[in-house]
Parts: sequence; structure tokens; C-alpha cells
Amino acid sequence: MKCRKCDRQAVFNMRRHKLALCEEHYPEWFVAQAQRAIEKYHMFAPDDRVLVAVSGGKDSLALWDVLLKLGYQAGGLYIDLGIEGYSTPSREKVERFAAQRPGAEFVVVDLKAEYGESLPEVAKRVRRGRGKPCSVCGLIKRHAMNRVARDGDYGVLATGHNLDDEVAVLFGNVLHWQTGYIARQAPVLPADREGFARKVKPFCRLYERETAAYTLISGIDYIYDECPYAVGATSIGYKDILNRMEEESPGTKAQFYLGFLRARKAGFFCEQGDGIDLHPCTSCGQPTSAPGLCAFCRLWKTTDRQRVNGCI
Ligand code: Q46
Ligand code: ZN
Ligand code: ZN
Repeated sequence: MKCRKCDRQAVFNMRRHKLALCEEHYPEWFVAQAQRAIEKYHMFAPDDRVLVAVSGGKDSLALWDVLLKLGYQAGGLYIDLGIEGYSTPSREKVERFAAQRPGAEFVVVDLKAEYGESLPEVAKRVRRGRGKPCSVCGLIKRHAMNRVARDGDYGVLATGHNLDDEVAVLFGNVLHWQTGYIARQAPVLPADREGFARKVKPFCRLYERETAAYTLISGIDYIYDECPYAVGATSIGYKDILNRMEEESPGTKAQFYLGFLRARKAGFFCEQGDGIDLHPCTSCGQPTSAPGLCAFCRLWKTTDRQRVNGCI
């Protein structure tokens, strides 16, 4: 198959767009798509400082790469959660990527080094060893991202969520009619409260296989393995179902998601004010609804108390 734009052999075919491109024109198309989403949803401008949360996986590294290519002031943040067999190799991938781009700012938050416990350790303590550490992980990552964004004067926090991720979340929320979550799902979450950065997803209109093709063609080395705790996640089951639908009818996932965004814009899903009164945490200063300490600081205060009491 020939490239749509030149005479060369196409290396990637997008059935939903009926578009095949060569190894020169595909990356160009991909970068332009990201730029279109940034502009369409008013994510950020060239004078904004953007912090990219990088995990070592293909989507986040591709995002950092694309933003730097587009000339944005994009720094990277890697959070080392201390997950055995996963954190060390993924950190190495990110560090190597950053070293190849010496002009880009890069920050590592090492949980064990900074707070004394890895994610599995703190999750085991607070959840008494039951279940997966994902909810504690989410809390820790949100806190670290907000902290680094605030300390580094980043007004925007970008994540590599792609269209497959967004569709799986939407599908799950619709199945369970989580109306609050549905109303808040968007390519941009504005920084409507002081202390929070604006959150953006520039790849929300790009399929996972499109970001995979971009990293491959661009020679970006990433970690193939998922976090071991992702095994059996409900979202992976949803992705399988959605992939089967896509196979039958190319473009189904994009239709579902983009249709949702249009309905959202037309006001079908009104975001209710949560009515929650936020104030600064007395320890870290991040906004919290709890009196005194935020949920993150409470995690570690428990550690101090238990250590003093000799419980751990
Ligand atoms: S939440 Fe859970 Fe992920 Fe954290 S523990 Fe791993 S699977 S990394 S997106
Ligand atoms: Zn071409
Ligand atoms: Zn706090």
C-alpha cells in the first residue's frame, strides 16, 4: 500500500480514517493531531509551563516527545512508587529519554526515599494487606503531581491518556450510571481552585495503536509491561469488548467518545458544583476538604504515630 501523501510504501494504515502513511508522513500527521486537540480544547498556549506525568510507557513518553517537538515548555515528572520488578526498569526508560533531551526539565519523586515507604508497603499498612494498592496509588500520584506542579510553577498538568483509555472509562461510567464522573470527564479540567493545575489530555482523540505506532516509528524506547497491579483491572475487560466492536466496525470507539464530547458541550451532562469547601492542608498546603491534614498527609502521619508506638 502506498502513502497517501507520497510515493513511498505506507507503514501504518488507519482504517477509521481510510488513511495510510509512510514513515515520514505518519509522525507528522500524529504530531499535527495532538496540536489540533491542544488548540480545539484550549488546553494551553506556548507561554504556559506544562508538566507531563511520565510513567515510562508509550503514551506518556510519546506525549512528552510531541510537546517538545511542538516547542512547548514541557517538563517531565516520574513518580517512583517502588513496585518490585516494574518501577526500576520503567524509571530507567524515563531517565534515558530525559538524558537524550538535556534542555527539558525533569523531576523524579521517589516515594521510598522521600517518605520512607514504597507504595506496596504503605498500601499494605493502611489497607491491612487486602486488595490492590491502586486507590492509595491514585492519592499519592495526584498529590505528587500537584506538589511538583506548584513548586515548579507549572500551570498545566498533561497526561498521556489516549482515546482507548477515555472510552473505557466512559463505558464503565455509563454502565454504572456514575453521572458525577461522566459530567467531569473531559479533555481539559480547568484549574478552578487555587492550588490545582489545569489537567489536560492532548492524546484523547488518538487511538492507542496510533501512539504505539508513533513511538515505534520515532524510535522511542518504552516499557512494554504494565504495572503488575493492572492485571485483571475492569478497564482492561472493557477495552477488550470495545476492541471487538471496533474490529467489526472501525471508528466505533471514536464515534462513542466524540459523540459524548459533543453532547457534553451541548449541555446534556451538567456538572453540578460539588459544594465542597476546600482549604489548605495544615502540613503541605494543598487544598483539602478535611479539617487539618489532607488525605495524603494523613497517610504518613499514621506512619509516624505507629512508628512511635512501635506498631510497625
Ligand atoms: S494505579 Fe494501580 Fe496503576 Fe498505581 S498500582 Fe499500578 S495499576 S500504577 S495506573
Ligand atoms: Zn509519505
Ligand atoms: Zn497535606
